[in-house]
Amino acid sequence: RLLSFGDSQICKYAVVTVATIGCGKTTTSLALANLFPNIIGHIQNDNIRRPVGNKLVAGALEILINRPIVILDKNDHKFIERKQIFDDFDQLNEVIPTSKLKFICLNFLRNRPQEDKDLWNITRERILERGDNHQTIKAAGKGITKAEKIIQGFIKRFQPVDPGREPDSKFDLIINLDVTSPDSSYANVKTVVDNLISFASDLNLTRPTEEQFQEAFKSALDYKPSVNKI
Ligand code: IDP
Repeated sequence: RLLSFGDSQICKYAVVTVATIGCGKTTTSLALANLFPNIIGHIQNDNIRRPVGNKLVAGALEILINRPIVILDKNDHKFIERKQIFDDFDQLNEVIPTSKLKFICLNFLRNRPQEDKDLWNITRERILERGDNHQTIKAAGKGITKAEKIIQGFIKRFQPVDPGREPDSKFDLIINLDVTSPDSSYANVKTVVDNLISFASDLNLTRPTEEQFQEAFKSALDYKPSVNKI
């Protein structure tokens, strides 16, 4: 089914992740795209060569031509990065009426991650486990300390989502997720789906069955990036 902008019922949804490394952004995004392949597209900052300027948003807008939802998979761990996303949409979007473009935040970290020992342990463990299966962060063998430093840097700089101020006040919906256990992503996928079903009611999404959730999640966990930047 073609979704045209002439159809006044249809909105477009830009889903923006806010997290640090290893919170499960890519796993969650892939599972969501697996569940709704014709509805949800996914663009990963890590797959963009030299991810400078507005390439992420430009790619997201391209996906929105054929699908109503796009997930922009990037840490966006500081206010300035979130502001950049909104600014790039303002600048590049010439097609979608502003009133039809909704911004949804996937808020992986609600509290101060600097004081969250579990977050450090869980994400560190996941990244070491992932080894070299990443575009830029290689954690196998002697690279371990370097990977740890990168994770720590993101946690140290993290600025929590604050809906009371710009840019975060521009989100139409903030979905709070948890990274409180090594297997947190499965529950996060379900939380996002339930929120999309009620918030994006114009899309009439059907809730997947438990088997469908499990299958989509399993293949998301098996993901190996095809882009290698090191
Ligand atoms: P990120 O995109 O936020 O950096 P991911 O790449 O999604 O994080 O996850 C980091 C690693 O942790 C990956 O190897 C992924 O397979 C694994 N992982 C993420 N969430 C889960 C989970 O809920 N259960 C088991 N492994 C997970």
